[in-house]
Amino acid sequence: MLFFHDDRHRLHFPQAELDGGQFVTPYERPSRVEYVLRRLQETGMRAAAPGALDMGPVRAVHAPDYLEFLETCWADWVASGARGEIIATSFPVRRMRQKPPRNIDGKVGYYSLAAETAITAGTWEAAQASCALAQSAQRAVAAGERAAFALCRPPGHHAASDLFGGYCFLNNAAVAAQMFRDDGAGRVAVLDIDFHHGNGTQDIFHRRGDVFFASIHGAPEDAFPYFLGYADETGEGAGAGANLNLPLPPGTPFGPWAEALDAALAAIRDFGAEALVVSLGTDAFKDDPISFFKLESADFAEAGRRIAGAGLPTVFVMEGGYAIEAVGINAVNVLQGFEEAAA
Ligand code: Q9C
Ligand code: ZN
Repeated sequence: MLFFHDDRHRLHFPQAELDGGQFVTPYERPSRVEYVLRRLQETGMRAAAPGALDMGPVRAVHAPDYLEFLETCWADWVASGARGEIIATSFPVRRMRQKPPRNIDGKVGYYSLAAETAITAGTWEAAQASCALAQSAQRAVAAGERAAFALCRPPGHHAASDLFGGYCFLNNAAVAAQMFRDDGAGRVAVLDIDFHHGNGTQDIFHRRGDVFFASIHGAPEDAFPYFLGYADETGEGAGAGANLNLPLPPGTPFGPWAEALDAALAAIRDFGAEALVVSLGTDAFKDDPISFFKLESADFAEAGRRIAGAGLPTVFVMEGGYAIEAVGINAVNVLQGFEEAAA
């Protein structure tokens, strides 16, 4: 399978993540990419050179003021006299006005959904390079490849039209799905198998009937992002019926997880999708340090085989996965399983 990567992911490496009341080295760290890259090379996957970022489809899924914030926040933060990394501390929660303030510390809270995700000097460049990989993979598939893999870092599925957080800034999967639409696919599906609910992708397409979103994830009662991802969120307006959430409880092993996967794939078939974007997180793995499903490494290959069974042109976009030494094997197992079954 063709894959795309970019060393500029290293420009995003905050020192700190607020976790359990302490600052720890972020779970979402550059070495994740090195493990996936090594495994891609070991298994003979084909590296291709990524193209430049096209802001058109990015603007189609993100708000202009949010993009301007991402571009300018570091300079504003430094100019304000702040000495550390950007970390959000004040949020426009219940009973507050949803109005962006002038002050940069206030703006950071306004545009974020959680406080674990720090921004540094190189974050915006890394996020753009990451998104360009999803675009490159989509272009390869639009040009006739059966499938392609974008080794995106930072990930994207928690990023909403105007919110960063959950380690995400630009919604790479949503951008790829939008590009399939722009290329003429009438209906597109996003299948999100990251352990966490893809709240950003869901929200971006929630009122649209042209992009189906299906997600298998830790139930919001028990798992980040906590405030979205329930089964009764099925889409609104033109998007009614085009959203499928399959939340699962702590300790879920491959059996029930795979049943959910089959249900998601059946719904995608019934929807009539002509192209598929897979938000490929590997944090459903049993040893993931921040997740609670129990998938084994071999299960990821079986997931890839079942995804190939949908018979659709497919873009795989890297999302989470924090059991660092296993992240390469698990992610590439999905791709290998897909290739076996697609052959
Ligand atoms: N105590 C992705 O997998 N919460 N994002 C971490 C650690 C945030 C996960 C809590 C998890 C975000 C792309
Ligand atoms: Zn995740």
